[in-house]
Amino acid sequence: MNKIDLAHQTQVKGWMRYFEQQNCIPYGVNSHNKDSVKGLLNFIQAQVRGLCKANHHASETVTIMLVGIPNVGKSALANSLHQMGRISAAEKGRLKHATVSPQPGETKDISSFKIGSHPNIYLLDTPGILPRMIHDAELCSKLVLTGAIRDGLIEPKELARYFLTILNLSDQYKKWAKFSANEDRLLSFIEYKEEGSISSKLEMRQKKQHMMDHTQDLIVNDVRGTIFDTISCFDGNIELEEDKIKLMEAELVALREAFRVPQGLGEYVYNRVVGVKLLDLYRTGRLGHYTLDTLPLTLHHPL
Ligand SMILES: Nc1nc2c(ncn2[C@@H]2O[C@H](COP(=O)(O)OP(=O)(O)OP(=O)(O)O)[C@@H](O)[C@H]2O)c(=O)[nH]1
Ligand SMILES: [Mg+2]
Repeated sequence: MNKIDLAHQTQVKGWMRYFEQQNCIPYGVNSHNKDSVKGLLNFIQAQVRGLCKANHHASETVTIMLVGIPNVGKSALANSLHQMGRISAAEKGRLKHATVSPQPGETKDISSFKIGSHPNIYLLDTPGILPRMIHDAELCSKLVLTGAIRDGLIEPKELARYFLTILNLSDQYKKWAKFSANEDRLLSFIEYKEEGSISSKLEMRQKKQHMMDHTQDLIVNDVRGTIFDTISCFDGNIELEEDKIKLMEAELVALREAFRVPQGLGEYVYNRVVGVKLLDLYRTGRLGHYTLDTLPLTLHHPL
């Protein structure tokens, strides 16, 4: 594990300890990782058995409710625990499946999933919940950034700016020195510009689409390198609001080329396209992992 991942892990551990101090039992899980889900399932089953034993209810059925903000991964977790719990309980019933999607508000009803036997354990997947009103603009930006609130409430450029503020103050970009402007990067761009030599129009369109697909490694690495180069060359003081904005604007302009955004689109479209692509890379974890909330000061001391 490198130094920067370590910094993120430290933040996560800090939050785990914070919840312990609030008398909660925190458990970190990745729903896409079998071992991680198995660990959580064993943990839940042990907790439930312990509770049943303590209350002398050996054969009770226990129901657990999954509650959280939209798009946080409740349905994905319900599916993984159900799949895993069914195997270990040798269940013969139909395998159920909750719809998982990157859009918030996907789950509209409460559904039950069996995740254990002896005692029977049922998990309720529920629709995401949020307060009726959110008055804090920063909190709202965080919720949109993570995808808990549908896009559209905040302009992609504004959201991209917000993300860049977080990124610029973190050490994440230092990890991208290896993607700094180099021959490979320049060659790939020259190749794109000279595509006129490709025989058919269809081939040319396909190549263009491929070159503009921001999820391909080549472009992701260019984006990382561009951010690294822009921050490294910046001679202002990012603690100052004015300079912070200057740096973000410089990054947004430099990223047009990294994302291969065609020229002549106009300022508004440029920013929109760059914003949407940058947010997508952030949300799919390709620009690093960030904890958006800072730990309460009392918990900042080393672990
Ligand atoms: N990397 C990663 N992605 C996850 C994990 N869990 C869920 N996701 C992704 O997060 C997105 C939202 O997952 P859902 O399970 O639909 O979220 P939800 O909380 O049920 O959302 P609502 O039903 O809208 O409240 C999907 O794109 C999932 O693939 C996880 O543990 N790791
Ligand atoms: Mg859901």
